[in-house]
Amino acid sequence: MNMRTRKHGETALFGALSGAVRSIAYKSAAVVGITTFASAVLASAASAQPIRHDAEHYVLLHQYAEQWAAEDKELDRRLAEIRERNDGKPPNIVYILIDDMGFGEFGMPELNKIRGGRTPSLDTLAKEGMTFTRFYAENICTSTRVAFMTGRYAVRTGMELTKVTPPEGVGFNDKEVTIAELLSNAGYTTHHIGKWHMGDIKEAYPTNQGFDYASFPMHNQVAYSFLTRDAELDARTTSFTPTTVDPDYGLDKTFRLYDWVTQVEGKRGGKLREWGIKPGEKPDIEFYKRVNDRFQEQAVESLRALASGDKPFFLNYWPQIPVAVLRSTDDGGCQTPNCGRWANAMAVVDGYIGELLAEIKKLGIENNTIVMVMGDNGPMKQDLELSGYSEWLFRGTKGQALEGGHRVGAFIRWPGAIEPGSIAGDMVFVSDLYTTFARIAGNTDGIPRDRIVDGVDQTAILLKGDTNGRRDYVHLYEVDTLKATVKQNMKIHWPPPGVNPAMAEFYNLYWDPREDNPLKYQGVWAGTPFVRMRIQHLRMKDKWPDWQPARGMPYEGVENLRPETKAMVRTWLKIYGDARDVVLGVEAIGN
Ligand SMILES: [Ca+2]
Repeated sequence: MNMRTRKHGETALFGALSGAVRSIAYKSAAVVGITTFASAVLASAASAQPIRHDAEHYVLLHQYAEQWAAEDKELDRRLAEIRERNDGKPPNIVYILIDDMGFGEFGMPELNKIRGGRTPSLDTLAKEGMTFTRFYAENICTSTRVAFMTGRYAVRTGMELTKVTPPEGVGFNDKEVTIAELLSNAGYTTHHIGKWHMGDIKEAYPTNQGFDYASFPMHNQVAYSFLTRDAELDARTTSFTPTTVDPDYGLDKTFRLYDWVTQVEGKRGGKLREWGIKPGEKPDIEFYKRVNDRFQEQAVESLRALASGDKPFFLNYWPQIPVAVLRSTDDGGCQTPNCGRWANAMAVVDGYIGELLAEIKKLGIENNTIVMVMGDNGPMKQDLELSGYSEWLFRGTKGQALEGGHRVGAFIRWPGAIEPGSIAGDMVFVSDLYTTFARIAGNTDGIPRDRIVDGVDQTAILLKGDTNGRRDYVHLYEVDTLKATVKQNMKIHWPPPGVNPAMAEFYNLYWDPREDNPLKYQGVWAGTPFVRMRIQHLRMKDKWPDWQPARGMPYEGVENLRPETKAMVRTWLKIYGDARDVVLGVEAIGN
């Protein structure tokens, strides 16, 4: 449903190009020709119809398709050997996604020393596995989570906007084929614990997107940690809770809505139950801490239950902290020499991860379990002065198409397959995990062929190490606008309409990883190939346009809605259900 498509403003782009650049770019584009060639090569190498990639990947296939097809046979042999060593079972996958943790913030002892951070569990994981030095996430929570779940840039799914204020009535479209569905169809048992942040409507729930069991907050953690009286007293938010609303002039009683659903759990396709809150109770920072500790307990409980079964499993654990910006979270004293709020909370998350790693060992499943830990985007700029973090190796933060917004710490351990202590400098994009995990689980054929899948299979990096990557570019979006493109060590920041891309800001990321000093004359050679990349990317979007997210009734299928929540939803429906034009107005400004 809701498969309405939209245009992306390519006309404006074309208008911005100079005649000279445009004519070269058009001549070089040849999207159709490249696609046809690569498809033919791949079709002869594989029985299934090839995955439909983004345009730029076909440029590489044009050069490497035969080499990679030969290498794939070797990789398949390695994967088969690994399975044989483990009673024919593909590996379990434990994927831990940490909120707002950019590159260098954890898992690197030398950098921790510089910043006074402490993440001993992650340091150990890194030592036992592989560290990625060039891992790109999207630059904000929802987008990265969607790109992992679908293997696609979030903008293609219509889920590129981060929703924080409940209720939403919007979410992940059930037409998306998630990594949980791919793994489930490959025989995996699938659990999701923690932050979800992809919608509050029925079809967006993890239990309707491929997970056998899930426990998750209906909205994101802003609802617990920013929209509280504690946060107002701490001057983090203002004029939200009822005590701070002007009783005389605050005419619109629906401007702020309260009493949303907090956290729920349920099984595949079934009803959800809200847990941890009683009617009349208002979340505060203590509530938030209790919920986070409970998510951790549930992750450990899930691990035990999953390990006791015969099937391989996928445990998707997305902690809500370190996002917690209140002083009242600091009552445990300094967890780190840094003692910033997020550095302290990160030490708590590191303890959570340490507990899971110890449990994996205790359960005797260490050798056939992939553990991956990574951040979802760079740090939150608004809180840099209090968090204990800062922009350092890279400029920019969450929400920005700068390296600081997109480059995240990422570590993966797979005993007997990934070399301990290895470092991969290859470019990896978060959507590549979708394609790679699907392959490792034996379900590449399940990846949908009727849409563009941006994920590139990076199994070769895991099994053969550094310099075996199959990606050398990434497009960086801010919401639905393509803001920058990286190719190899070069990066362009796309200028606004009306400015010739040849005059854009170019950076050599090896010389200037902080993107501080745009290069002066790079447009003379880099302008044309970058513009060609952009045109090809957007032309493919004309043929396979971005989707819209699904829309529906918030909280459908939650069987124990509190009375106050029901009343709030009735109000919401009255406004946004009866007055459809108002809803459309809200959509138009992107709320
Ligand atoms: Ca985030």
